[in-house]
Amino acid sequence: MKNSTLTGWGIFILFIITSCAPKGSDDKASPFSDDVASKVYVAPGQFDEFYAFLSGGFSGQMSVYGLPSGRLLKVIPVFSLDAEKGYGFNEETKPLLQTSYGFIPWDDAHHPELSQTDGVPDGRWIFINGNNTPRVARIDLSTFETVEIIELPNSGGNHSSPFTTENTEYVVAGTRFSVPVPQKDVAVETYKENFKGALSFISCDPVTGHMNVAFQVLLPAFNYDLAHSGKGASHGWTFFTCYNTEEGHTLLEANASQYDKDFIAAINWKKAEEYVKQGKTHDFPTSYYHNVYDDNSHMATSEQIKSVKVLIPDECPGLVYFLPTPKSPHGVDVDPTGEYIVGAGKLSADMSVHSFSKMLKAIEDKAFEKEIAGIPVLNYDAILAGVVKSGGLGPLHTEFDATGNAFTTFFISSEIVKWKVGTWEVLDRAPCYYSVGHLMIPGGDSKKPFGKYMLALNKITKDRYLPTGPELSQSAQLYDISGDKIQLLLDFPTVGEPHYGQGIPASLVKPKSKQFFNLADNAHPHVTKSEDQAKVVRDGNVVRVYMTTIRSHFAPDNIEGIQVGDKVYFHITNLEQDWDVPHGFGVMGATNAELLIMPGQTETLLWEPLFEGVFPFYCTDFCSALHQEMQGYVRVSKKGSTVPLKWWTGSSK
Ligand code: K7E
Ligand code: CUA
Repeated sequence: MKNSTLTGWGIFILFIITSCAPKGSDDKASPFSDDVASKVYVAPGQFDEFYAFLSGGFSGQMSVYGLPSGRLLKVIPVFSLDAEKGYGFNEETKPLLQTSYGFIPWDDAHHPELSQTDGVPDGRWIFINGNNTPRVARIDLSTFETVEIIELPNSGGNHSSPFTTENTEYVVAGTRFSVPVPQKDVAVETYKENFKGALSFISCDPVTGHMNVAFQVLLPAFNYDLAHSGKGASHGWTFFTCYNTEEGHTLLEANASQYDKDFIAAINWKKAEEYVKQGKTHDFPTSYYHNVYDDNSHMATSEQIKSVKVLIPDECPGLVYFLPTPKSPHGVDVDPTGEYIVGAGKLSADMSVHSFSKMLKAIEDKAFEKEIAGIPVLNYDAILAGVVKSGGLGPLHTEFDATGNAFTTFFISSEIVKWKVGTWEVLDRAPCYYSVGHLMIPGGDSKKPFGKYMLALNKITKDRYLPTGPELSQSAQLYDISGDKIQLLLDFPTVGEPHYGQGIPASLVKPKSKQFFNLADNAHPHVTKSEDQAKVVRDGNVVRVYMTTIRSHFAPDNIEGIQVGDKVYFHITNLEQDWDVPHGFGVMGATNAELLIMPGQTETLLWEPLFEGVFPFYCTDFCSALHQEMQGYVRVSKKGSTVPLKWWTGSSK
């Protein structure tokens, strides 16, 4: 949302930044008091209380921080190549980045979302969307590694994603850009007749987590922006914001801002399941990839899927309703009870809150304003619970605490407003530095918020950090929300642009954290389980090196008989069975990244030597006192040479 907003509101922002810079919300909130420092101080050797997972935006990755310290714990590669970990460079992870467009080394990742059980984050998995080439990834929180990526058919930009239902029955994914469905070569001017917006419901296996596009719902050619699923009473429904209900296809900053109200689309997914069972779906031909990484074979595999089940609302009464919501709504957030659905109209000052029970009543009473493509538009007044008169400008996103309060970000006025759910009364406000997008409260979009802290995820940092040339860091700001007043505690820079985040008590994740992979369980097709099984095998011009690592040598560490034009696969197994002892592997002149092999794991580097000579390889991770000795040589001879294939460690074989 960064670019479009900036062009439209640039002047406004400048005004706001200069006008609200150094004000705190009150004296107590002064970030300079000792009290504040002690609240974020995590003594050396101590652990943080919460994990925070922040999206990397255009970095394509997800980063993990400790709260309250703001310590960066890990950057998890998801959609983008990561040479540090060999992600997308080694043969094992390449299939994760396969799509129907081929190998794609990047995406734009906006929304991390933790898996839930009974509406509460359970610390098993975290999902994140790829916005550009529509995908959803699943990260396993025992390894903090990406283990699955599924592509979304019939979609053009996967933004309202991957918000989960109460028991992670589904993660949802709505298309930001409507596109021709199925894709075809048509004039852009035929937008209204040929374009559609697909909302996807991705089922998630309760044991393995494996994802599957269970069904899609085909809606009018609006832009579907954000989503949240119901909880408690509203469990069984998912709510998607739409803007551009004008169905413009050019100069959207004006053309998609004509109407007074756009919609929140309420999807009754339990009803959808019934229609799927009754065979009301259409099988649409398509092509999309489903890529799964297996922790025993240490390999990812790709499957291409050729059709998808689609529901058409016109044929499925009761499946979809439109909730009129002022003015190009961005975020849609459901309070912990599931009764209130907050729509943040980003071009309005006030926020409309819908009531779920009133919505059901309006459906029963047929309180409809009109129908669009067979979808009833509910009467705005009939479903309205209340309006938050915030005094802020440009509301985007809302999260909740455990005591009935809501917190909403305001992009244009750079602040977070605290208000009471049910009375809609504004209780407090705190400035953000600057241009806040999402916010995150641990469990803040779940049934039982953990509360205590709030993170503001800011787009612009200007004068907050030492300058680093034209590109400045994006930023998170940590607030204490345990008292009546919001108190600013800490700024810390982020990796990429943190659109959304999720937070969870460390106690729900830490005990499950894997320390190493069991070598006995290693089912990699090219594993080497002990040094005496190390070998080099030639098959035509393909050479496979079955290599092991253990402190502090490779086996083999001398190899001869490789020829220019060979494809050399180094299949390296790390024999260590201890925590925090990866070995690395780099070879001179390889047009590839290093390998970083976890204990018990096998990874593969492909090297295609171009020249004759003798080339060193070495361990890239400082693994022991004799790490600098962890090295070897490969001799490369000319094509067709009679130098025999030989390998050894220590004495010549
Ligand atoms: Cu508001 Cu992509 Cu969720 Cu950015 S989005 S802020
Ligand atoms: Cu192994 Cu350094």
